[in-house]
Amino acid sequence: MSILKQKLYEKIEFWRPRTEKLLKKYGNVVVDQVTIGQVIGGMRGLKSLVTDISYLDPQEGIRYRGYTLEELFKKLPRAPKAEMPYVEGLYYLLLTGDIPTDTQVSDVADEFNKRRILPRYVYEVIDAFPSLSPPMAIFSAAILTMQRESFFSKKYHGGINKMDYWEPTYEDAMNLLAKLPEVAAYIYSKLYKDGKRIHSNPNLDFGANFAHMMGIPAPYDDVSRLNFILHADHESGNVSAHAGHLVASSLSDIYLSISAMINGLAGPLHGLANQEVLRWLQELVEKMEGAIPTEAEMQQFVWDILNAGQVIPGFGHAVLRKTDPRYMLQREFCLTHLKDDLLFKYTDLLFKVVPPILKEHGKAKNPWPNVDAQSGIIQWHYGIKEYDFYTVLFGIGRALGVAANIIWDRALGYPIERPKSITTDMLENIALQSNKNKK
Ligand code: HAX
Repeated sequence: MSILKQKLYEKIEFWRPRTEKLLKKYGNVVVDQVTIGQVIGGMRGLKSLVTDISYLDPQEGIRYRGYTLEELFKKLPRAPKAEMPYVEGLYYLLLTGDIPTDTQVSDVADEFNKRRILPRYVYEVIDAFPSLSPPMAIFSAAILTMQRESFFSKKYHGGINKMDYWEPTYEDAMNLLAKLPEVAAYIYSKLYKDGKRIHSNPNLDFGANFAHMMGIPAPYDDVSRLNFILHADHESGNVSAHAGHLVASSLSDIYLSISAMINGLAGPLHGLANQEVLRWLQELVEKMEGAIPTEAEMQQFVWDILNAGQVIPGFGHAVLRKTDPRYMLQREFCLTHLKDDLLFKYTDLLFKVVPPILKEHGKAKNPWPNVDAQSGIIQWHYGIKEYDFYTVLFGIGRALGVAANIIWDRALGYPIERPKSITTDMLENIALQSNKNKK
């Protein structure tokens, strides 16, 4: 058994009694109340999910397994000369809650390496897509195609004890995660380049191997590690994580669940926002004929968007109420590597002018930038100019967190999700009743 799987097993055995006790002894304790606003308003803020992989504090931003991103980037092992930690180390942390040693990271890297090779039919499915197909649709379909490989599905149909569900799910997750970089790199080559593929290099880690398959030299290996780590998890209520969890809750396997996760991520209010940012920046650059706008000009651009009834992409958040720490970490990278980049200058100007305007506009609860405001410009700088592809990169990262969550869902026996819906008539009656009670 791999070091990671053995450690995970020990953690699961330790954790199960905690969940069982909460359910058996305290199952009726009230956690939260639901308002009509939340029922109509996308369940915003309703405390109704549980995960130990990450927690999003509105003021502080995301913590993975209790660590802030800043702490993690200091503590996680990194390759010699690399600025960014190993993705493999992050995955070890997400699954076990422990910062891994170098040996433990190597073990995960070996496990991924053994499982990287894509079945031939995946290339054929990607090849068969009609031209101009969106990369997220191809990515989702390529993952679905591999569902026939699912161990969980085979074991389930063969008969397996509930307590063991996590184990084939873990195997499925390792098999799928190991393959995602190559699936993505091939989609990129097929859609935007010559359709040839650069074979994966077994001596390289997850991030460096992706950079290698994309044919982009250093520091794109660090860009990839940074990108995958920053996007890995954002607790359970966001659309992609929730979609993955929801589908998995019916005991659909990892392939079906991660494909659903990808579909949720493809929406413009979620993962697609990073490409919307680039599209918008390009329009501005065109209007300015490549010159840097003054503050007043940029303010006008922002107001024009708002007055047209559109959102400023890359700003605002459903939970966060301050600048996204993921944005700040990317900004640090940009200040070192992209200081003179035109789009970075635009982005930094937006960082200055948008929050006061959104405050004055008075609608957005959070006027600050989120992760998507900056991730695309880094990709653009290193030559990935096809911004439809940025959400695929987000998807590789997010799959790490969602897969870790699904393994733990199985380990702790979380049941099928089934919230209750009611009708508008019923809501109106509840509202009426509440009015009568006040009188
Ligand atoms: N520009 C203009 N208006 C905005 C806004 C923005 N960036 N952010 C929010 N608002 C508006 C909303 O559209 C809403 O208007 P209405 O009352 O007319 O419907 C109002 O402010 C209140 O919204 P909110 O409660 O602050 O925000 P929500 O929780 O409803 O939505 C969103 C959160 C991230 C979807 C939202 O801020 C948005 O659309 N931002 C732009 C798109 C974006 O950057 N998305 C990526 C978010 C990060 C992420 O999930 N990445 O995957």
